[in-house]
Amino acid sequence: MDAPAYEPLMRRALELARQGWGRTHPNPMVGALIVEDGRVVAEGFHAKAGQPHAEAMALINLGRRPKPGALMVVTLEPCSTQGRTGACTEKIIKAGISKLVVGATDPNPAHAGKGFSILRVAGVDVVAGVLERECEDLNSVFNHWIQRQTPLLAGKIAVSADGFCARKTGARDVTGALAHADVHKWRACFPAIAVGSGTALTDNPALTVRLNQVPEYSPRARFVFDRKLRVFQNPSLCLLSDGFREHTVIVTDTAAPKDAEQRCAALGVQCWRLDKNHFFEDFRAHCAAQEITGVYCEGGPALLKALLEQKQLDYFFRYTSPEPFGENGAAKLNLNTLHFKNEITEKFGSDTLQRGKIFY
Ligand code: AOF
Ligand code: ZN
Repeated sequence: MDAPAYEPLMRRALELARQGWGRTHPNPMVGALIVEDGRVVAEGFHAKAGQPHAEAMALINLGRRPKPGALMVVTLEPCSTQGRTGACTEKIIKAGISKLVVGATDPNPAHAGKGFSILRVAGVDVVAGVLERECEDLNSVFNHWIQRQTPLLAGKIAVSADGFCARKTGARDVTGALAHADVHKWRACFPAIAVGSGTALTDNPALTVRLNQVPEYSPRARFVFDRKLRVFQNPSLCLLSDGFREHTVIVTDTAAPKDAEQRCAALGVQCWRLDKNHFFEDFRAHCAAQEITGVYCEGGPALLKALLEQKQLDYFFRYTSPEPFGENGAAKLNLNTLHFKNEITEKFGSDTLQRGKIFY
């Protein structure tokens, strides 16, 4: 069979991988399945860092030795180092898998194609690159982190057809319900979410993940960029008072008042005091030290503008509604200089999402 013939199986492996959506950091989401005589006989996915990899899960779920001639389909190149859970290449060889179909190459410099050579030398027939773009796209956070050891900073904005991101009336919604649900999907994907102090004060966002059939939860960190400690004007903000407030981090700098830490502690929130001259660099370093591999920056326009101007955003999500705000339009963010690498376009009702890595 040639590569396109494996696409339906790879689509299923992608679905399996997505069962770990947002829960595998700092590891990637990976799905795998085993096929015997043209039939899928076992499936697996990576659920959490430290737990078995997808390939190992598929073998465990099979519960016996695969039949001679068995095929394994996996969304990511099998790892080839001991790591926390032992090399998958070894497990595949030991299990006697004859053919392996892979989606993406693992950008982890420890692997990066080595798995393919090890398996081929051991006599496994390897077909790589099946639905490669989809498989790579699944792990934009991991892919960035593992190559650079710095978080993927992603910006998100929703704009009207004429480029406004707010209405003069203060009404919050720019896009419709389907686009909103997609935002919650991405909130769930990232280990942390960030907003500027203006957005925290005017929108009073909860920055929690609210998905169907999943109880509301907070990402690991809810960052508020607030160099002047403006949020303390309103201690009843969700971020400062809800049941998830220990996840809130007020990100301020060395010029902030001396009692910033105490004021945060009094409200039960965290405080990061960053170097005022290397603010975003220091932010990245703090995230990296805590293995926060990606941050979904939801705005407002002032924060996104600063991040873009300093070339600190790595990825961008732009939702556009077909409705112009005209006279009612308020804030705008200049996105004329925004260029995507490998742009992906998706429709949510009448709204359009364009997303991709930023090309500066
Ligand atoms: C796979 N399948 O399901 C995952 C892989 O610390 P460890 O042992 O969990 O290894 C983590 C690394 O293994 C991670 O950085 C990535 O390169 C790879 N993750 N590989 O073949 C999986 N989760
Ligand atoms: Zn592995």
